[in-house]
Amino acid sequence: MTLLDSMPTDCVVSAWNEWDRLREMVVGTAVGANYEPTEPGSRPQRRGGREGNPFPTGPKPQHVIDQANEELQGLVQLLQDWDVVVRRPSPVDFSTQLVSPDFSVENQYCAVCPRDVLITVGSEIIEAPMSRRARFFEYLPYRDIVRGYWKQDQNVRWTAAPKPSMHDRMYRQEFWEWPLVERHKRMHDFEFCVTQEEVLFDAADASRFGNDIIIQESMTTNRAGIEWLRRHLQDRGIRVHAVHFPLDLFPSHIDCTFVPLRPGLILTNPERPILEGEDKLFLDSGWKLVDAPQPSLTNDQMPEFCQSSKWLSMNVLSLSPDVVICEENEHELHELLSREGLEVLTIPFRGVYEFGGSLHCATWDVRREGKGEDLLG
Ligand code: DAV
Repeated sequence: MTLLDSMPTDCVVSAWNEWDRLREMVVGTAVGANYEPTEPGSRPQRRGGREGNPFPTGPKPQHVIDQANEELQGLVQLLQDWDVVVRRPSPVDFSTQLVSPDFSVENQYCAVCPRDVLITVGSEIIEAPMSRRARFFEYLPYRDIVRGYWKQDQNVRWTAAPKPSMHDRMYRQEFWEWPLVERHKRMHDFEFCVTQEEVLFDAADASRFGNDIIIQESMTTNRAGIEWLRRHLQDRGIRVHAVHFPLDLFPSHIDCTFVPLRPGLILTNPERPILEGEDKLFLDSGWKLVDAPQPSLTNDQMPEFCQSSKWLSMNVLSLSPDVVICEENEHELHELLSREGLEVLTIPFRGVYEFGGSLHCATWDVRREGKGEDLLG
């Protein structure tokens, strides 16, 4: 018997990939949300021709919060209709300033996107170190839930990855000043606004494929972070592979770029092809890469304060290998996924875009049926 065979599959926490039949999930909340502050790891910009105007600070307007919460509640209802147990984060006041020995930041962000903070790998919950100051304490809204699982089942493992200092030295400020030509020239260096010294990653840069996890180098994940995850998981036979998308000059989170939908099928971003040679890992194991169609909105049409791209269109959530939830306006994507044999469920979610995420970002899967399998390489 291998180590993997001995891992429990009936554990209250158990999820090995992005697509097996979903049983339990946390859905984010916009309660208490603030605008993301300007800090060394993030320079938020308005959209739609208002780029030069100052970015607001402090709490988001109530009607914006209410709209997102209504859509998040719609997702909760849909999941419950499909017999998925849903839990919600505890309310937190994100308007509090943070002061640490190494940094300070005027306010925090929100609990709309648990995907960025937490990842389930088999029966283990890993809290990501995070990469931005305003998100340093973003694990707190989920702690009651995580502690509950940990108490409920002795097979649950719970790990908090090392917290980085977030000192000025951790960041590369000149990144923000590089002109586009310079970025193109440097695109194969994979150096962004964070340096390589400290361990840091956001959980949403990783994507689970059974006993293999892929994770992209980005503005929110550095090579030390990937190495930490690799060493942490290797004893259990879980392989961690770094992946790269050189044409994405501001990469952050893999779930608008490379999205597995079921064994053998990955939705890819036509404007962000995977680094030459890295496709081999998937193609050699018989996976098909299918480009997503152009999104229904242009980048300029995205909500004025949204810091994510139009590719939130492909941030879909799988209920099972046969059923996927998409934003209701993404008609071309619905057609593509239907042609691939998936049942497509749709809900309104553009109000959540304001907070930088769509259906995958705004959720964290705690339990899916199935167990670890070798699906790559
Ligand atoms: O393509 O803009 C968005 C990721 C959101 N968590 C993108 C990445």
